[in-house]
Amino acid sequence: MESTSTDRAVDGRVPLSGALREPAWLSVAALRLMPQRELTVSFECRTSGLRRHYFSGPLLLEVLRAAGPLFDADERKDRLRFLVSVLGHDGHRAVLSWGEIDPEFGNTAALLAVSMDCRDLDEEGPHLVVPGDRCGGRHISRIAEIKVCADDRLWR
Ligand SMILES: Nc1nc2c(c(=O)[nH]1)N[C@H]1C(S)=C(S)[C@@H](COP(=O)(O)O)O[C@H]1N2
Ligand SMILES: [Mo]
Repeated sequence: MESTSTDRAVDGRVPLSGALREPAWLSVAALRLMPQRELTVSFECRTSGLRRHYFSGPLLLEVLRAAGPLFDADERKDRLRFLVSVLGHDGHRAVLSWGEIDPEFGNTAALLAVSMDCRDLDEEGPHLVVPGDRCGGRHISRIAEIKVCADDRLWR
C-alpha cells in the first residue's frame, strides 16, 4: 500500500498509538507469531448481499495488551473507560470499547485478521473482524491506524 503520511499504514504495517506504554507498528508477520484464532462470519450486507468469510489472526485484545494500555492496574473497572478506534484507509471507522472485548466484561473475540478466506494479508495489512457483525460494517479492510483513547474530556 502506498502512503505519503508517516502515521498511516505503510507496506501493510499499521500504526498502533494512543494511551499505551509502547505504541507500535503492527506487521502481519508479527501478528502471525501471536496465538491464532479462527472466525467464520456471515454478513447480511444491504448493498452487497450475503457474504461469508473465514478469518484467522490474533485477538485484538491481545495485540492491545502487548502495547501496555495505561490502565490503573489495581482497579479492574478502570479498563471500562478505554475506547479503541480502528480506521480504514478510506475513512471508514469502527470504535470498540475495552469492556466489549475484555473477557471479564463483554468477551467479544474481535480479531486482527492476518488471513481472509485463506489469502494472506501480509501486503495488504490486517483486517478487523468482529463476531456478531450482522451487516459487515465492523469488518475493516485495509486498516490505516488503530488508536486507544481514555480521554475523559470526550464526555464533557
Ligand atoms: N475499509 C473498509 N472496510 C469495509 C467497508 C468499508 O466501507 N471500508 N465496508 C464493510 C462492509 S459494510 C461490508 S458488508 C464488508 C464486505 O466485505 P467483502 O466485500 O469483503 O465481503 O466490508 C466491510 N469493510
Ligand atoms: Mo455491509
